[in-house]
Amino acid sequence: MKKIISLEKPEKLVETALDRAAGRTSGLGDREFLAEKKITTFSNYLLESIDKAIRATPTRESMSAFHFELVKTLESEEKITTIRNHFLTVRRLLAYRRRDAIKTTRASKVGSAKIFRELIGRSASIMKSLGTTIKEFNSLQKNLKELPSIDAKLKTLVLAGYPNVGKTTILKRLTGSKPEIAAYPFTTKKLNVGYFEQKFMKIQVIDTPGLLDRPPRERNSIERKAALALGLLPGIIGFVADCAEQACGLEQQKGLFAALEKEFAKKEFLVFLNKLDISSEEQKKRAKELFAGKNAVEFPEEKAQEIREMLWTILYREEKRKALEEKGWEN
Ligand SMILES: Nc1nc2c(ncn2[C@@H]2O[C@H](COP(=O)(O)OP(=O)(O)OP(=O)(O)O)[C@@H](O)[C@H]2O)c(=O)[nH]1
Ligand SMILES: [Mg+2]
Repeated sequence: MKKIISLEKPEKLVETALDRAAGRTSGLGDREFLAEKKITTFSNYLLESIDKAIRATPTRESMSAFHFELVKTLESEEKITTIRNHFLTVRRLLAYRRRDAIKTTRASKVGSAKIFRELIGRSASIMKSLGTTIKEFNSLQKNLKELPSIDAKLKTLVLAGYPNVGKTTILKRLTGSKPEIAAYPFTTKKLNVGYFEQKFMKIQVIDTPGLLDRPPRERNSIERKAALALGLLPGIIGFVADCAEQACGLEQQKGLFAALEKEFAKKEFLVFLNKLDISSEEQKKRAKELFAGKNAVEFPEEKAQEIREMLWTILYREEKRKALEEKGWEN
């Protein structure tokens, strides 16, 4: 993610720029040199502040598709572009004022104080136009802090399934450790994130309570965007099925699976048949029949290592194929 900063009000920025310039009034050098130094110190402080804001404003090009999609849950892309463009315009105007003031100083031997005063006046009014934009920028920055710290480059298993089916249990089974809790920007709910390593490769596992645990039509617009973002992570979706039907009936679970499969048509799915230790033979049989042809695997606790290896194979088969191809070997 980008660095998060906050920008002071325009008047304050101008004030600081003036303070810096005041420190440049004495010292060695001829008058013309000192006058120029004052101008550049003043203008550069403002320009650098604006530059920092431009760099900190999220753009589609500067971050992963996943993170940019999440940013869009906070603010519309159009609004963010408007903020950035305003900074860019102000930057251009301030740079023009700086150039003009230096040129005028060099051309006239006298009146450098007047030139500087004019520069202050013009720059201050250009800055003043930024008032609302700075407020909007700061509030976006504050919200950006709340975005979950997920590595969008890592191969990821995103867990889905009705509440209480065992998603968090499976996250712990796979990663062994206590999951890290990451904040969602839009709800009081938290994301659970864990990692495991298989054949020297790190794999990320994400459990998303309150998001992929009910039919897509029940989500609000922010949740829809967040779900869309999750779909942009590289990797697969692991649908957890409660075969003991404690959470809800298997048929209903299959219904949610079908809806998610449709929503994330481009993603590969895996079904984890869970709670087998407390399921009846009939339930196990029905679960297998319902999820036949859907990459369904039984996932009792003792199979964790086997599943980790399987996930590695699925997530890295493309890389493996390419590597073999480069060596000129048949796969
Ligand atoms: N017997 C048995 N219980 C399980 C199994 N997996 C999960 N559970 C239990 O089922 C309950 C729900 O498990 P969680 O892992 O919290 O389920 P979840 O899907 O994360 O639930 P939410 O976070 O509410 O969506 C807990 O009491 C678990 O101990 C299993 O394989 N066998
Ligand atoms: Mg949970």
